[in-house]
Amino acid sequence: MHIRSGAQTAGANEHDRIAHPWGTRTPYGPGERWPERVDMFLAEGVREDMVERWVPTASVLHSNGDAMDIAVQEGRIVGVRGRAGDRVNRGRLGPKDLFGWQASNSADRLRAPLVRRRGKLVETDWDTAMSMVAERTRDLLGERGPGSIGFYTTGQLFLEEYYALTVLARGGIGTDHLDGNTRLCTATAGEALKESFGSDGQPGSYADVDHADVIALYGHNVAETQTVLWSRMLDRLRGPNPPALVCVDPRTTQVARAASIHLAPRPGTNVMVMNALLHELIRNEWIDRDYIDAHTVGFDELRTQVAGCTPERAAEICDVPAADLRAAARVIGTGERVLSTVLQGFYQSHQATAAAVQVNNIHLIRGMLGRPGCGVLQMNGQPTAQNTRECGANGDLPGFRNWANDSHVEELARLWNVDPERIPHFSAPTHLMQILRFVEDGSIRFLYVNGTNPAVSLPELARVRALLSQRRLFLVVQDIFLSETARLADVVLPAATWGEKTGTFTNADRTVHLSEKAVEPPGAARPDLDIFLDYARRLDLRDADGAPLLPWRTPEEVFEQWKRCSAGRLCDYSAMTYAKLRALGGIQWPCTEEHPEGTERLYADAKFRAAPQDCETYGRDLITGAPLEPTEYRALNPEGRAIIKAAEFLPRHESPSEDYPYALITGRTLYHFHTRTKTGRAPQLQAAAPEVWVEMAAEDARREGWDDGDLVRVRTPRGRVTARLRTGDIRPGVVFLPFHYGYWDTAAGDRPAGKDGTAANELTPTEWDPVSKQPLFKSGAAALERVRPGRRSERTTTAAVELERSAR
Ligand SMILES: Nc1nc2c(c(=O)[nH]1)N[C@H]1C(S)=C(S)[C@@H](COP(=O)(O)OP(=O)(O)OC[C@H]3O[C@@H](n4cnc5c(=O)[nH]c(N)nc54)[C@H](O)[C@@H]3O)O[C@H]1N2
Ligand SMILES: Nc1nc2c(c(=O)[nH]1)N[C@H]1C(S)=C(S)[C@@H](COP(=O)(O)OP(=O)(O)OC[C@H]3O[C@@H](n4cnc5c(=O)[nH]c(N)nc54)[C@H](O)[C@@H]3O)O[C@H]1N2
Ligand SMILES: [Mo]
Repeated sequence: MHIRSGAQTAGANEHDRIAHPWGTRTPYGPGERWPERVDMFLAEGVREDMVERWVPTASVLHSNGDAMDIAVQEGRIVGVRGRAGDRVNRGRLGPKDLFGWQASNSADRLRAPLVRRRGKLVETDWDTAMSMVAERTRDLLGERGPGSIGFYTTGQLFLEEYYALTVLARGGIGTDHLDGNTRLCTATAGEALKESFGSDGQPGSYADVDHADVIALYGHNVAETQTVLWSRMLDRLRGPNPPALVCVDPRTTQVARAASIHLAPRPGTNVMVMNALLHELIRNEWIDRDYIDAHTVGFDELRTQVAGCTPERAAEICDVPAADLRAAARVIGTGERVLSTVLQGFYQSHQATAAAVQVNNIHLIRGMLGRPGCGVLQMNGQPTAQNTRECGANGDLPGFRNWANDSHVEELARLWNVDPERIPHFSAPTHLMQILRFVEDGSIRFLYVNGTNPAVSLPELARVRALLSQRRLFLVVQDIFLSETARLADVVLPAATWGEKTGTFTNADRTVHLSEKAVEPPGAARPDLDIFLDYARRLDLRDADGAPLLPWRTPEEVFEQWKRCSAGRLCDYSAMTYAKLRALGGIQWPCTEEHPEGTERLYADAKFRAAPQDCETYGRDLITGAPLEPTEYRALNPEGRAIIKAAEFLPRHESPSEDYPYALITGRTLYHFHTRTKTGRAPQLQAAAPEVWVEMAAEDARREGWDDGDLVRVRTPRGRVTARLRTGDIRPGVVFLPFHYGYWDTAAGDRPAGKDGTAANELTPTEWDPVSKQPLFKSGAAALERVRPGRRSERTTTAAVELERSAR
């Protein structure tokens, strides 16, 4: 193993990036440029001078978009190195990116299509597999129409692939049932941006970290989930005039440890925390009256809504000291450059969109947008989730167009040269949780799943397994491994992945990178784009003049078409080219003739894309999710200003009770990505967190008479999980389960029958936010019991625990 990590000028500095995930500090002060530090990892026996080619790409194991080069030797990936010149990471890489690429070389990659014959999946050739898929599609279209066909895609492919899939599904087949796993991930981010600013699109920039005097993180464990962005924040904290850090999280995460103020609310009370903060900002007049008057609507409703939300009242509901709420409000209210980030602690919790929107409200009433240090990052999670949303593969129309606005649909129809009636737009595109319902009741008979593993990542797994295993459902799964979901499929299509195909993708601060093909895929595996185009050809999808609807052969041809689709919209790519991306590295959209090298921040001019004829949505009621009528929106916001939307706090539906006394939240560890299909195959990462554990407050464990390493059963009305106990700094009364542990790597490769599960989603409820329809993975209640005491050797002394202890 060869790890190099250090300031480029200081030369090689070897150390273990499992134990030190954020690497060495490179402190800097406000307004200064974040110093470079190049991180590299090469396979055993490979030295830098032995590498034949370095191929540019960016990371795909989170949304940060860290730029890197793939090291190639004899046609194989042998390592990665961060790119010093890139605006996002200045050379740094996190542990998942340093080690995760090894999964691509894994011997158990899918190498040939599989079809189910007499109950068993057997290898076949592409023509056989694709004919079966196309034939079943055609039959169902004839018998039952487009409503019987569903697509469930991801946030991990490339822009070109989503755009092709959208044209295929919405313009070609004409089904409304296309959504991404972005529904589980950043549906709330997109929805919160639409509700406040009229359109999806991240206002801020990562460079806001360099300028901010306050950084507030709402339900965002950035230290574990975007390690390089955390390194940037740590470097500011170590430098002169560091920013104040506010953390809102029921666990004492690394972020909480570094924070000046840590609010640890009861899970599911985020709206009340926010309303109390807003109450204090307004009461103390830490607001920008001129900005509010000139650029927003809705301030009076907000003032009325939060009038009664005193810190004392919030203290009771959230169980956070009133003094801490006041202190947090003072820091946020008096800061001159406030940067906010929001993620799953808000998006997957009770009143998700309502809470996320209140963070936007802080920026609107303080007039803090579009200036250095004054960013809002309604974070993405997956590497290419932004593209799923832009391209309309997620329950929106491409280019942030409004399905309820006929002229937007007509624009698309002209672009695709199809009849507008062919593009379903009689109601909002079907969201995933509804797609599942349609599969369950049998109206959807064909489901094409690509780049996601719902048999581990969706809530209430017993139900998901049952509905995906139905005989009447034809299930196609396109993956790079035989995932838990692929095991249930009728046809499995082997995909090429990152490093084996070319395409673009966009990170959480709108930075677009080109990811180039470095090596050939294994066996007969093919890029997702090629598979979609093959499928479209076999369906013989044509435009109004009888020409092929998807005439493209290369990703670059699709990109050129996408540029036309995005032109004039907020996510405008029109002045970007592959050549420019090669020359400049990361470029932030909008990238237009006026801004040929991209745009660092949105809304510097306070011009929002919220006018009735322009906006992506007419908005929804934050409590019920009911869509507003166009006429209501026109009355509310005729001039297209930013919208301040207030929300009342409502208590949670499933709260801890006598039978289920603990609040159950789920989430991530630094070392694993989702269902572990990649990180579980990287030895360093798998060894760092080899098995599931459950985290509980030390005082709860003491009261129960339990200890670290005990085997504990976690139970909800949906299912049971057995896990080793790990005591930690978490709110008493709350337990945390990582959701990474499915069963593909069990010896038998099957779900152990009759036994407790290891996947957190055995336990989670089928419940979603009324506005964004994002499932509430962090909002259950559970009972715990000890199965047996652990021996000393069974304590889960994984790297993550060491890390936590060393930080104390
Ligand atoms: N290592 C690693 N990094 C990743 C990923 C990964 O799988 N592993 N996945 C990527 C993806 S797709 C995503 S979406 C992001 C997610 O990134 P994050 O959102 O940062 O990660 P989570 O662990 O899901 O949740 C964040 C925090 O929410 C807190 N939380 C739970 N309930 C509540 C609540 O009611 N209120 C508040 N305020 N907080 C609460 C949890 O304690 C947790 O620390 O990470 C990305 N990066
Ligand atoms: N309990 C609980 N559940 C959660 C969450 C939580 O916090 N708690 N978080 C939710 C969130 S935010 C997310 S994003 C989801 C993630 O959930 P999933 O998307 O289901 O998780 P992944 O493991 O990333 O699945 C991606 C699949 O795509 C495959 N794949 C990788 N690269 C490629 C490629 O290039 N082409 C193709 N065709 N396939 C590829 C992988 O092998 C893998 O099987 O989980 C959600 N579920
Ligand atoms: Mo996600």
